[in-house]
Amino acid sequence: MKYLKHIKWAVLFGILAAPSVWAQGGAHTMVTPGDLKWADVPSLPPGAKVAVIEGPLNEAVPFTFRLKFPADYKIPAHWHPAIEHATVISGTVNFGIGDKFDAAKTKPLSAGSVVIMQPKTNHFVWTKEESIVQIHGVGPWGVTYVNPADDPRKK
Ligand SMILES: [Cu+2]
Repeated sequence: MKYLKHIKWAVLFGILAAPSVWAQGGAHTMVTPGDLKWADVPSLPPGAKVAVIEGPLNEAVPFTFRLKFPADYKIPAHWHPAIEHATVISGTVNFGIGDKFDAAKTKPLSAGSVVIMQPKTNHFVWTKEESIVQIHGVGPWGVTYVNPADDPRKK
């Protein structure tokens, strides 16, 4: 009986010790905004933060993450290998399609807006205020800049 009790606690602690954020595909997940763990994003210009909710992003599994952009932020033209489903959570994110950054070609997307971008579509983004966008899709995920000189990983 005592032995069983120990097993119960071991199982319970095992569950609690598992990360509440960054679920593997198939796991039941409930995440509140306070659970999110924000980190730097090496593939984006400095200032952005990422919180991975589901992943990992570099494998062929479903992923969900949020990006927090500071005010007056700009991402040069780039593409992704997978479909990008982007939902604006807060602020306003200006999205544009094309090979070269052009603020005149962007559309302001307020909280609640959705973008579905096909793989390898060149696009760019800017913000005037701090904004959060949630991206989901099926990996592997990545960022490739149209102009390799724009890639902060190469700087
Ligand atoms: Cu993008």
